[in-house]
Amino acid sequence: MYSMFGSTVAAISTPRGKGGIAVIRVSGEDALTICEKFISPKNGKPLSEIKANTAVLTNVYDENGDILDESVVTVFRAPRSYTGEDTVEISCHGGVLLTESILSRTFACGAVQAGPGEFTRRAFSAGKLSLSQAEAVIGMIDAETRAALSLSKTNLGGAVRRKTDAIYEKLKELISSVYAVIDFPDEDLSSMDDDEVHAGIREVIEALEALRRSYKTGHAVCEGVRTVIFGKPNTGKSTILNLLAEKERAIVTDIAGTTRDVISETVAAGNVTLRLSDTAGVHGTEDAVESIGVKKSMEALEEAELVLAVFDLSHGLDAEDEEILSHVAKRAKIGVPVIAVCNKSDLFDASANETEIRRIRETLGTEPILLCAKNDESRDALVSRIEDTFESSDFSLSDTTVITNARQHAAVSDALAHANCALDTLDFLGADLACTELELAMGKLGELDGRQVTVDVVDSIFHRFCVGK
Ligand SMILES: Nc1nc2c(ncn2[C@@H]2O[C@H](COP(=O)(O)OP(=O)(O)O)[C@@H](O)[C@H]2O)c(=O)[nH]1
Ligand SMILES: [Mg+2]
Repeated sequence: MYSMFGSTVAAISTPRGKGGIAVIRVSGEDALTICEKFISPKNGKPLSEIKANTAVLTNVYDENGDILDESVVTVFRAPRSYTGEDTVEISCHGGVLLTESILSRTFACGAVQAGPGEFTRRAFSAGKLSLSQAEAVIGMIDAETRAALSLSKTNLGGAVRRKTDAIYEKLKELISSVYAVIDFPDEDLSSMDDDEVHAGIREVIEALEALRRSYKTGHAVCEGVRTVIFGKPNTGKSTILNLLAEKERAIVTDIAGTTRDVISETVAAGNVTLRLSDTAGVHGTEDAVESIGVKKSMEALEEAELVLAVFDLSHGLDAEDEEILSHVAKRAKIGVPVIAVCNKSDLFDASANETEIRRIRETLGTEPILLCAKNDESRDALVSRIEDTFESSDFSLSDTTVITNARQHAAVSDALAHANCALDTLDFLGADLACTELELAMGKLGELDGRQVTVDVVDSIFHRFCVGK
């Protein structure tokens, strides 16, 4: 079979370490002839005569002709394999030295080391997967929550691909129809009248807007929401990090200024993935190290997509809390979601602190949640508040088509901008200029799923894969 890659590649596809079995994958034009040199099926047939999609028990030999292992080998033939090429998968006993010895045999017999994601890249090049499906493969491997797994699975099944294909086809239809009128005005070649072209562009815009909105869900579930835990020292920020992480991730003491650096942790809050940063408490300090920590806390606040603002009402609200309130209020004002946490609820009485609670509510525009972060049972209440904050608007896991990363979002946003421009242009500047915009929209959509994509983009996607995938 012709392969644009030329070489036959091999890699260990299972994680490094001891295990029941390990799998070495060999893919390319010469996969069978290479493996035949050191693998003999026990049924006496040469490997090259094994039927496609069949597993056979074999002996694997070292360079001296001694048996290295008894392995089960599965043969796939082009184009019906993951990569679209001839592929041999050797399932050997899962020892590190044994696995590496078998991999070395593939190299000695003519294979070369596969790069990161090279098998999936070959699948993409063979047209087996679109780019969004390849990214869904990474998503399946990286998923840490059921929601992330479910979205990635839907996308691996081609949900985004089908949607973008449909929009792409619609754009193509619009463009050819408009050009037919421009090029042959006297002949009635167009299948659409002006109104239909308008309606068609609007349909494209709506579909792109829905895709763009879906990124809110995809980002929160798959990439994770950048979340800062922000407050003055000793309010219980690190305790909240540990509560959400369900482990002692950050040091907790009653000494103000314990956390000096930013501590990061990825946690699942229900369906939402949080990329948490626990920060040094923000207050005026002379200590050089602590003030660097305070600066970093402020930077984390600026970058945050969700703010957990923490107060300890057992001591009321002081000038430092007021400063926290004013920093956080600025973020709230530009639309960053804020959850105000009145921590140490075991130490204060809500009715006695009515004034402070009202002050927080009015300054931040959100009802504070009263929490005892020391108590593990508080986790559910905090998580459900986080879920409510995210799942309220535009968040839907039941959406069939959800884009899941910034690259896809940028492509959809650009395509949408061009489609909007096409609609304006059609009214004011004429059909041929509108068509140029529609072609640009089509180009951007092509970037999303790999119809029109540069090698650099493809490289950067597949380099995020592990070797062997
Ligand atoms: N009583 C009580 N103490 C808490 C609670 N949360 C944290 N603390 C205590 O408050 C002190 C400061 O907590 P820490 O998480 O280090 O605060 P940070 O400086 O904001 O990170 C520690 O002694 C914690 O055990 C709570 O809900 N109730
Ligand atoms: Mg701390």
